[in-house]
Amino acid sequence: MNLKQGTGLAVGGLATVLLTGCGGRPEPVMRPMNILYIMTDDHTSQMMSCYDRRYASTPNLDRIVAEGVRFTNSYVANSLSGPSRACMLTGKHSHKNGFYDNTTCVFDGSQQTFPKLLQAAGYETAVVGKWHLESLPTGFDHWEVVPGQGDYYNPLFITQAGDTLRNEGYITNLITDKSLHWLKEERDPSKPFCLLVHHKAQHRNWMADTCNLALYEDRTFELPETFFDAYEGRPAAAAQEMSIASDHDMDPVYDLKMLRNDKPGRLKAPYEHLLSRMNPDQRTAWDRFYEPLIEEFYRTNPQGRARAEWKYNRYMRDYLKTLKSLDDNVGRLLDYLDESGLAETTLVVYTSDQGFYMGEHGWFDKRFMYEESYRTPLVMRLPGGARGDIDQMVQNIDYAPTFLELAGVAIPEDIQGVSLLPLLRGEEPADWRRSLYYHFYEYPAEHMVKRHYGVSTDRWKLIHFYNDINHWELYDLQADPHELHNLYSDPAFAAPQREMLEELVRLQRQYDDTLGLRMNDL
Ligand code: SGN
Ligand code: CA
Repeated sequence: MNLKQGTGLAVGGLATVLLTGCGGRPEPVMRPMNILYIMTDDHTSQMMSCYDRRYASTPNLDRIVAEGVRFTNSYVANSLSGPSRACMLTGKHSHKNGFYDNTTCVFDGSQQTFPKLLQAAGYETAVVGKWHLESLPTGFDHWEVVPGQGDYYNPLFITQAGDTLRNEGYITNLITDKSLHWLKEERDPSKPFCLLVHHKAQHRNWMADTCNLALYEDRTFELPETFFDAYEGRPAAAAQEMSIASDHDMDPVYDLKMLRNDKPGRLKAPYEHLLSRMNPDQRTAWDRFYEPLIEEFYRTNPQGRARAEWKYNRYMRDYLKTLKSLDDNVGRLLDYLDESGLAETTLVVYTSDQGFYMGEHGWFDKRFMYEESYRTPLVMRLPGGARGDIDQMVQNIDYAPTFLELAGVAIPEDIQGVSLLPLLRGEEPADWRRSLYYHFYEYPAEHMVKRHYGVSTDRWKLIHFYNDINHWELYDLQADPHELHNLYSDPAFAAPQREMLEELVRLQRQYDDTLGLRMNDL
């Protein structure tokens, strides 16, 4: 850990705020910290310049780190949107909060969540943007959410009054406009607030705002070294359907916008539907930008490696253009905190619902417990708190207890995560956890990533794929950071294999994952 203790306000559940007393003299008053939680969708740390300088420039996201902390070992418990959101709200693994996958589950909104507990403790709570839990939000004084995945252009929003209304504009701007409006005009300023800003960006199919379409066209990106992974010794990795090179998995029309009436496309109709949402000005700007690219694509008709490279480059560019809006809009929120003085009493959190593949192993999408999608970016800025890197292993079930402790609320015993507040204060707890548990359930489903669970430490990772397969994998993350060499059953690694199996069972018992325990003995 490389931390500098902050010099500002006291932290420990309460912030010291200097308010002017009767005699005009400043008097210290204890006020609970506000919480601004910004969560994006499918934004991965490879595409965030404070984590990785190869591709993206994200000056506003980097601002949070410059005045706060960067978690270098931040992970999710189940790498998929709805499940991640449920883990975050409850502080519990999927088998305890009941939301296992995006396709069959409805979030039980009557259960305990951190916004409800904050509300009971006198906070005003709000959520704006992507919700994706099928039932409507509970535990919020104010909410306005998009149905399902939401649309990039002129999206629908469900209001608290029960209306579903079309809003003119680009979704990342609209979510920020609504969040700022609540902060400035609607909330009760006598109460501390907890605002969750949940963006749709960077979700598929990466449709940028028209003003950013021209960006990044002069950049060419080299394929990642694992792009042509042959998945030797990894049958579940071989069976997925999230390959950039495959036109079945990454559709040139839907994903890369190469729509032409006389050309086929598996996802042509859904893409035409997305275009039909645009107003005439948006559509004109869109077509003006994409038409020459479409012409050239069908004229040159790249094949084989050239086609894969072309697809990868279009994917990277579209992702980066979409990211520009996200970074700009995070900047708008940070500016408002600065201008209003709220920055001094507000914890700022930026994270994503999971990581994402940017061509590693040849993939887009997520789901696997392999590093790129198991990790998620996590940066925080706590006034008076620590600065620098926090290297301890943390997971999205830790956010709920962190916010509760910050608010001075007792953490219920059934919460499975651990408060990150000691780390945010710059402490080095001697007994911090050394391993994390993961369980992914959505199969059979889109992208065909098989069910699996596993345990990871700073050095080793053990994964068990089950259901229509019974396959174990063991990786030495130090020697093999790209997870290409499955060491399971290799006698040379019998000792770490045994230790990781023991650790797996220990965590399954601790978290009471009875399904996982049963599947160990397949
Ligand atoms: C959609 C996407 C998938 C994506 C899932 C889950 N397909 O179904 O590519 O994996 O969402 O993503 S799309 O054709 O609708 O774009 S999640 O982040 O919401 O879990
Ligand atoms: Ca997601």
